[in-house]
Amino acid sequence: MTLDAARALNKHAVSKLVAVFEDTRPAAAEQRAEILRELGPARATVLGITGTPGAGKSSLVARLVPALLADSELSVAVLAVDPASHVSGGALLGDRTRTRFATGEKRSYFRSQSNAAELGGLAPTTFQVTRLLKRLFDVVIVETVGIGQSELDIRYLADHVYLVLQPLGGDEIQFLKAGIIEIPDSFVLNKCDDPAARQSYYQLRSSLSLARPFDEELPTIFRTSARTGEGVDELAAAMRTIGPRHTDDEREQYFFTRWVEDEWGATGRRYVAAAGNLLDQGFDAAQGRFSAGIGEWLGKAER
Ligand SMILES: Nc1nc2c(ncn2[C@@H]2O[C@H](COP(=O)(O)OP(=O)(O)O)[C@@H](O)[C@H]2O)c(=O)[nH]1
Ligand SMILES: [Mg+2]
Repeated sequence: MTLDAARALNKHAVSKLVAVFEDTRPAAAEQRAEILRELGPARATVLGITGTPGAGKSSLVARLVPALLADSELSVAVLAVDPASHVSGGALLGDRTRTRFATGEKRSYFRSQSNAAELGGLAPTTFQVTRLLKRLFDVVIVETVGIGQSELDIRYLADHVYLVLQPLGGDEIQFLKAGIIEIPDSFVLNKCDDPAARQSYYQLRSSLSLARPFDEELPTIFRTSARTGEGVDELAAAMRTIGPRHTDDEREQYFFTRWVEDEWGATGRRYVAAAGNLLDQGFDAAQGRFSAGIGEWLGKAER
């Protein structure tokens, strides 16, 4: 019942399934495997939208969704991961984005997650929820503040990562800070209604050619204004052409390893090496097999 309703993109039904993919209790794993089996193969393109708080990611996404839906049959899900350090603000922004989406548009869905544990990164269940949404929607947009390890996470999660920047009016070093310039596939200079945007655009371009001297072609810099809508259609058009970057197997391998490291660190890695391929009975069984096996393995190791 729920599955059919979710297939028809009934928002309540989709949310009920999302809850199963956010459930960290061991029993939920089997339920997830069954849901995924029923739904069949994933089809969505996953787009990562990263950038510092305030750059205009949520405002831009609120513009991009109708632009992606226009003149198409596409359906679009948005998963917004709010930074833990902005809990109240993050929740408020989420609510604001949600109301922008609550227009009864059947082909769109919005969900926010709090990443309480991981500063700036993906929430622990972000990957799980994308496994579901990719089977229900054509496009899944993941909005996150991408810093540190999470930059690599979003690269694995998404087929294309867009870094949203705002005009700084300052020096170009800011664009190079913390190596953020290495990860994104494309750049979006937002708030182009701001007169400072023009200069920032040229600074970003020269920063990019300095930071990536060996790239044959510099990544695209889209210029948008979420306020006026300028450049949004061009960005949406480019998004429609994105193809897959990783296979689901590669993604599962990466996020399983990340989970092992989060839970058990180097010990977990050693156990995985000793246990062989824990993923060969599927991703949903792997965490349970890991948890069931590592205790005994540690006991043996002590003897
Ligand atoms: N002038 C201008 N302001 C914008 C634009 N996009 C977003 N903002 C404003 O920037 C602030 C942060 O926007 P928000 O979408 O919440 O940013 P996020 O934290 O990156 O998701 C809000 O006050 C927005 O109204 C834009 O294109 N032009
Ligand atoms: Mg936001």
